[in-house]
Amino acid sequence: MGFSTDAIHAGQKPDLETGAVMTPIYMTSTYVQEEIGVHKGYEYGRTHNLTRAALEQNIAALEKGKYGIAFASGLAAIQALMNLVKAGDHVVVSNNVYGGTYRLMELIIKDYGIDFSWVDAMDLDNIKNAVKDNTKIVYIETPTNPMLNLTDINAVSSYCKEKGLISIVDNTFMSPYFQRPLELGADVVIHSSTKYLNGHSDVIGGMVVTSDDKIYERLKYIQNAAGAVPSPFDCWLTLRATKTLAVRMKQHNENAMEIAKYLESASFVEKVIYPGLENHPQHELAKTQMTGFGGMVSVDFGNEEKARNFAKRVKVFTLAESLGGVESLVCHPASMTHASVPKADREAMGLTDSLIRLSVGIEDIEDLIEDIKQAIS
Ligand code: P1T
Repeated sequence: MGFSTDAIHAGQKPDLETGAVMTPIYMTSTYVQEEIGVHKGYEYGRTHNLTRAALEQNIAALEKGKYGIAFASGLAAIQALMNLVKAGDHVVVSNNVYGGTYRLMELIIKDYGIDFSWVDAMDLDNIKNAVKDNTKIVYIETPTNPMLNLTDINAVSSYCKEKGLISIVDNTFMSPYFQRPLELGADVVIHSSTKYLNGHSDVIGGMVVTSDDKIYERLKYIQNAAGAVPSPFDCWLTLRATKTLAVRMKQHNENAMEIAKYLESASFVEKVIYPGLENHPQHELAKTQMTGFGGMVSVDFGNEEKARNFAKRVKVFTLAESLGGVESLVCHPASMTHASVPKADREAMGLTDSLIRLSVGIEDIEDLIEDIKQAIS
């Protein structure tokens, strides 16, 4: 089936009792047992929920994976993935990831005795050089938040297979519409479904997809045992949202491309970062592993005051954390999403105090460009 056909139908069939075409929201924490141990296969809401199961199957189909496992947030999904390793193990991570991912790994999970190496994953040799005897996972985000650096998913996955390591890709920025890491050889995909998958800025959620039976069984066990499950209502909203993922992503991509080109031509800004621009250092890789370039554009204004003024002056763009919603957002990563990353580490990767991140929405492009024009005038 094509992407949109799967997006609209996968995981969903008319309700057996009523024939309702849309998956019901099973708002229940528990299920009746006729006698002790005799039931319909559903015992407790943390363990089983049919709205959640529909969403899990839906996203698994979009990522071309066998299994989906839903979590209460993107970070809850990452926390669950870090339960695949134990004290004494080592994980290699791309040095530019969402600030909360860095905070979770470096400031919380590290205390459990798990060691992390942060590497520039644009160069596979850096990953190879960081791998040790106790390495179990290579975790990459591509494109990265907010520098939009790319990692060659196929090259990293092949290397991980050869070494018996689990390769995990955070695919939040592209969504499965533009990039499918499992098809490129990765073992696991993780999403903050808060972003493009849900796309309407009204749900916090996380999703993991894999085709590996063993990883799935372990994660399914962790999902229930650790319990960071999403509410049935949030699952339903996300399931409703993936039906329009393709049309939304096309428009995000089209608008972001126009904005990136416009900003590039504006003398006011120092640097525009967008994988769709030919001057992006990994534009060729972008064209091979992605089928579009997404809705995220980062802009370095050269000095912090200009960046702050821009964020203050825009009117259609809203100054807020998060991304991937239908509405355009502007964010100052150094003080907002990446404040927990030490300043020296931030600056080493180009995440300066003068950098602004745009999550380009699907409003009319003329209004977005006009808004940017009036803000920089
Ligand atoms: O916010 P949550 O659903 O827990 O997802 C965490 C997360 C994971 N991975 C990536 C690539 C992310 O961007 C995020 C969350 N990011 C933001 C809130 C942000 O504004 O960048």
